[in-house]
Amino acid sequence: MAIEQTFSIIKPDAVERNLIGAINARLEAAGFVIVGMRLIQMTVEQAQNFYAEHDGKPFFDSLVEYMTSGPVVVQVLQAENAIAKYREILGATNPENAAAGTIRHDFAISMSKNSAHGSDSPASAEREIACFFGESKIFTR
Ligand code: RTP
Ligand code: MG
Repeated sequence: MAIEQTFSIIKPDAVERNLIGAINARLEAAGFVIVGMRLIQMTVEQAQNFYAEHDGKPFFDSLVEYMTSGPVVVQVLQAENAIAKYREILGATNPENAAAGTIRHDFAISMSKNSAHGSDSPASAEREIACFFGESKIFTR
C-alpha cells in the first residue's frame, strides 16, 4: 500500500481538555509520522472554506461557530494508507456509534464536540492540507 498524507485537526474540545499529547501519543503509536503541525485559531472564513461541502446543511453555522471557538491543532500525518487508517482510529462521527478504543469513543463529548477531524478521501486530504500548509511547512520523511 502507498505512503499517504492525511490532514488532521485536534478540535477545540480536545485542546481545551489538554488532550493534545494523548491524541498525538495514539497517532505515533499507530505508526503515523507527524510531518506538519501548528496550534491556530481558525477564522470564520477559514472554517467556512474548510467545511464548504457542508454549506447549506442545518448544522453548518454551529459547526463553523464551534470550530472557531478556540485554538485547534492542525496536522499533516504520514503513514501507509494514512487516510483510511486515520478514519479507522478516529471512529464514527457520533461518539455514541464509535467503536471501543477509537479516539472519538474514548475522548469525544458529543456529535459536534467530537475531538478530532480526519480527511475522508485522497482528494479531501490534498485540498485540506493545502488550506493550512504550504509545501515548505511539511517535513516529509
Ligand atoms: P470531520 O469532517 O469533522 O472529521 O467529521 P466527519 O467526517 O466524521 O463528519 P462530517 O459528515 O464531515 O461532518 C463534519 C462535522 O459536522 C458535525 N456534524 N453535525 N447532523 C449533525 O448534527 C451533524 N453532522 C455532522 C460533526 O461535528 C462532524 O464532525
Ligand atoms: Mg468530514
